[in-house]
Amino acid sequence: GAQYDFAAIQSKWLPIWDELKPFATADPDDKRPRKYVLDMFPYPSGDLHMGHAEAYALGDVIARYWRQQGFNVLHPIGWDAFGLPAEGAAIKRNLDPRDWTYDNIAQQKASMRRYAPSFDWDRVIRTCDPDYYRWNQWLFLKLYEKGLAYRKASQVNWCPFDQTVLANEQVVNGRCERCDNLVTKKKLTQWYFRITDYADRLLDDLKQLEGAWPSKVLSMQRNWIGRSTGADVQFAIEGRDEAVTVYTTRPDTLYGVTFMVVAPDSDLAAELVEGARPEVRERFDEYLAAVRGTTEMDRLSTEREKTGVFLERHAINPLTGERIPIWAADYVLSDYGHGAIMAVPAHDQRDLDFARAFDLPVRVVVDTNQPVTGVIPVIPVDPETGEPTMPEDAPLENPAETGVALTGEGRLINSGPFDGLSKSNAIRRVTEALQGSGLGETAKNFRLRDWLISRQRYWGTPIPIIHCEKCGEVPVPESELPVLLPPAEGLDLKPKGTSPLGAAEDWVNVSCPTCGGPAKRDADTMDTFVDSSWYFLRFLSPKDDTQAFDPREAEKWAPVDQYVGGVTHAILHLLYSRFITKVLFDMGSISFTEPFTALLNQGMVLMEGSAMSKSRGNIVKLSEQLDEHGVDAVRLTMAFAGPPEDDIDWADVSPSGSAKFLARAWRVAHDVTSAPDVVWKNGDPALRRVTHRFLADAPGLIEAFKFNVVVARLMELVNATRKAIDTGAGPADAAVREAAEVTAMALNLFAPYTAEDMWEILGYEASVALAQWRKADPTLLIEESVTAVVQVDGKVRDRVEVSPKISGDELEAMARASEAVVRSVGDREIVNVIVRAPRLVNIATRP
Ligand code: ANZ
Ligand code: ZN
Repeated sequence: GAQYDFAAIQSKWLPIWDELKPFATADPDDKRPRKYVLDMFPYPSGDLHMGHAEAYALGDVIARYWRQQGFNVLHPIGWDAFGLPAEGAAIKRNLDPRDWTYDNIAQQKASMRRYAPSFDWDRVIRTCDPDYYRWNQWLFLKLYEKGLAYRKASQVNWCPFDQTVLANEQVVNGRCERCDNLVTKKKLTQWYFRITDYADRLLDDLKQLEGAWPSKVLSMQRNWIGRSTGADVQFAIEGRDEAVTVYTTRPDTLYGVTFMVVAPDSDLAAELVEGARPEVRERFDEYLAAVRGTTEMDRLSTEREKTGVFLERHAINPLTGERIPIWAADYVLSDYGHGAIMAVPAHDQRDLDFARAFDLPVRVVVDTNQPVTGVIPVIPVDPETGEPTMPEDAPLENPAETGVALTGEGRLINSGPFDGLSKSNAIRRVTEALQGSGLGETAKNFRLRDWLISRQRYWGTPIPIIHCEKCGEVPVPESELPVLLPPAEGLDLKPKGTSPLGAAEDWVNVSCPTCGGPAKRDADTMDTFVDSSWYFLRFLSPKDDTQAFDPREAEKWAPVDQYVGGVTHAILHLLYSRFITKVLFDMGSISFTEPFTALLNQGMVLMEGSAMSKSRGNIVKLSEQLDEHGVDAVRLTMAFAGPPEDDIDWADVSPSGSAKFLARAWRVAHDVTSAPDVVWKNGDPALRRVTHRFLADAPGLIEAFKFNVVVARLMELVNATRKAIDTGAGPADAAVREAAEVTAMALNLFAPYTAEDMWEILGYEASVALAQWRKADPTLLIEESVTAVVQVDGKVRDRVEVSPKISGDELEAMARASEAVVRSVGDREIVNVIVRAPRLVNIATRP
């Protein structure tokens, strides 16, 4: 018989799809409801890999599913094409990053086309194209106008290897996300986006995503934003006019403050040490130099030995009037709160470690042995006597001796008028007291920092600002966008801490748009996360050269209904996109505040338990898998491997098993068409039940992302069909044909080539991808049936086949709906119905 030949099927259908464009979404008269299904766009480093193959296989199940449910589905693709890897590769190979990038895009695109996700190929975007990045520049100018883009000199994360600035998000465990070298700090003037203005909304709006985003991602976002509430408290400083403000989450512990600590790398520390003795200044300078080389992670570590320098200055406790020493120590960060803290060693572990290291006093002000809450106090019982022991009997351990800070709940002691209050009441009352005397107020802080967007690198979007000696920062007029990236030729792209663009004389030297005088372009480029923060909108009108996106198209398609991508983007990319979406909402450009309504994070593809990497030598090449097993078998394997969120170990799956299954399915279609015409009534009822059970169950399973279960059910269906052909009704049976058609229709989700070929064999002309999902016949969903008798006034009027498990209500409803019953009741009134499920219904009437 005929042989299933995946290579022949692939080369047959690919050009046909290219011509038919079954997934184009350009028709303005399309009246179907819409869905926007988006896969995270790839970075063009090398060819597609197994990770891409998994993501695009899974995303495509969803896109194809919604099409079959009658939706007009937008499923676009593009390339996130600027950034460091291209630049690194270009430097290493002495290439223009452009050539490297566009070559890789071409290669990935060819692989992707063969892989055949149902992308609309007329909407491709590449972020390194001037007609894309000009809109990054536009966005920058809009943020600049609103005061949301600004420049400041600050300590930035610096990767000494890549010689570039990193956003906090790009520092992982104190190391550069890209090269894994330790990150240090450096003072630079940089561009920032004021994402902290949106911190509250970014946090509060996560509620909208509850249930639709993985809870792990929601909590990562929450922690990253890190909202903290407490109070700002003013401490007067001896010999200084202005007070110092500290941020504390524990104003209730103010009576326990025994010293103050300032961040050594803060302006405040520099100022306080200025008037000090030369020895102190010297010690401080030495210390500061050491601190500069310390990572933030180390500074925050509770394990590390505490270090610091006494500045020989003093502050005054605003409540007690007590004089306390001021120290500089690196466990206080310059860029959180106010870069200065009130230290309460009895109740804060890091303060306690510090106090013990430098012999500073420890004063307990919260008795953590005193019960605070609960209607029934929990009274500990002496295990020997069985007698209750009153809480006050338990001695309060002294943190100065135990080395363990008392951080729990309790009641205030040694705190004057606040004694006896619970911690939470005291927080409120102390804050009120401070507020009353103008020495403090409630305050909020976020872990989130402003988004540092400038990079001293070549391969990115030029920042559309001109620096003029007379006029200062001058935005490039919108009409002059894009500011084109000059050719790389002649520029030294090697990282050195200043942008290579600064050396592009012709490019960098311009006349000021305001005064016409000599001026220079800003030579930095934008973080590539700017590119990806709004790309989902560009897909809606990718060729529009008058605006970044068309608000009417956004109204039609956005927000994204289903976003699919790796959990590696759980913080950075998602947070930035959410921020830019809110900014665009505030500008009135869009009407929604969250970009991605639902999110699916697929797992990783591993090999023998570990991530694939060159150093491990365990890389499975996608192209080889595709050559060996065929596109459909690889795609099916991705869907069948398990729940999409789980990792797939390629050593544990069987693409050749998938290929065998596909061949089996394909042969069914082949056998069916060798049979002559059939009559539906003769359909094998058992097979029809399997088919319709599948039709009924698969949609719910797909919507719950249980793709593997659907594939398993499809395998059962094919087996049942094969059995019917070989040992049952034979191929000349309506039920067999129906099963073959349903198999092709459902395989379209996982194995589009095989499905399309089967569909054609079965005699259809239009693409199977556009075939609508068939509705299950409810009468066929009954597994076994019994015959229920329906009587009207004691006479049998109808018999219906029902499930033995049918409920009384269901059976009564079926009986009342029976045509024979309706006819025989006529316009008499039903006065009583007796139901004995599943066998009998008796309807009594009155004329
Ligand atoms: C006194 C105190 C007593 C504190 C106590 C805590 C416990 P979160 O929750 O992260 O916001 N802090 C404030 N600014 C700091 C900085 N720049 N660097 C390092 N630590 C800083 O933490 C807020 C708490 O961290 C603040 O409350 C302050 O210590 C410290 F029993 O003030 B607390
Ligand atoms: Zn000027």
